[in-house]
Amino acid sequence: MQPLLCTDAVRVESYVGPKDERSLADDVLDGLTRPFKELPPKHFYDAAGAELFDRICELPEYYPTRAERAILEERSAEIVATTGAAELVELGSGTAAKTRLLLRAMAEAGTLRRYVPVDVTEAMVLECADALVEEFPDLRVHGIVGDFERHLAHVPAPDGPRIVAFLGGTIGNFPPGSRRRFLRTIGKLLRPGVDHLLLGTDLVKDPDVLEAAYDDSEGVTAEFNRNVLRVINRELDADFDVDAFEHVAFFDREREWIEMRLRARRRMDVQVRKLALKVAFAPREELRTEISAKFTVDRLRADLAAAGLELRAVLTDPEDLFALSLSARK
Ligand code: AVJ
Repeated sequence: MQPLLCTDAVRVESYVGPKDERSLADDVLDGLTRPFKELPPKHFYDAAGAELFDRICELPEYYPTRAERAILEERSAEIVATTGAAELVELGSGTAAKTRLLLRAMAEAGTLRRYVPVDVTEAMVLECADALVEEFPDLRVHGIVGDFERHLAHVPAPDGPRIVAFLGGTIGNFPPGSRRRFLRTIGKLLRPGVDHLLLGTDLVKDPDVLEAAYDDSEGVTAEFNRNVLRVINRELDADFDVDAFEHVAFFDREREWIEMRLRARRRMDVQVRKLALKVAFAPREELRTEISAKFTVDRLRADLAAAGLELRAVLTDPEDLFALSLSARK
């Protein structure tokens, strides 16, 4: 592996290449030719999508980011004390905004050694590596530019007691079967008896509160949802009339997840030129763009157990909106 960057304190390796454009092409080809059209949520996040997501996190209706941050502010010291963590591996690290709270607690406990961010956006990994070694003089950063669903095998062997953090509630984007499979894959990064998973999960609550979080009054989430069509237009030379799709978000009370969809306002034929594909939408036909599962502690424990992990602690905010949990490999 030829590292992208290698200094005394920072090493960044990249595993993203031309194949990754393929994954959008494959997902569009599969997803838009199904009887019920569907696209995976990971394609929301180009530069514009990442910016829209940052705006979502600031919305009064979107509580998960604030609630998770509040838990980390209150409990990071305790998390570090109970795990003895020297190393933090973070899946989908982004700007590492919330991570700083954990790194600071590790530095204060005198255990901080290494941070291993895993993120698809190269600039994010490089910039946060730079800023963090500046902020924490003894820290080493081993960054992985890659897709956490495909490149976890490139995470280096542990260097001291490890926390693998998967924050924000992104585990909720996985449907139940693949969720358990992915948790099992994460488990392989953990040594039994030594390492821990720190998992952020949104909790089941009043459907009105949930639905408002995914259908805000300013329409930011609607723009975020429609952004996936702009990504396809640009990357695959498609001609979606983006504004001809209406944002739909609802809580499925049976499955206990939020679903986001895009509903065609009229009949449409869309050309996806790079794939030589024509996609027809009937009036009011819906395209599913995201599921975001909400958890009870019992379901969380069951999912972890099915993946070979044992739930050790659940930390929540004062309003019980969101949970951070610690678990260990069985
Ligand atoms: C980044 C997946 C945790 O599911 O709440 C926010 C994405 N979608 N608003 C979530 C999202 C609509 C978010 N995650």
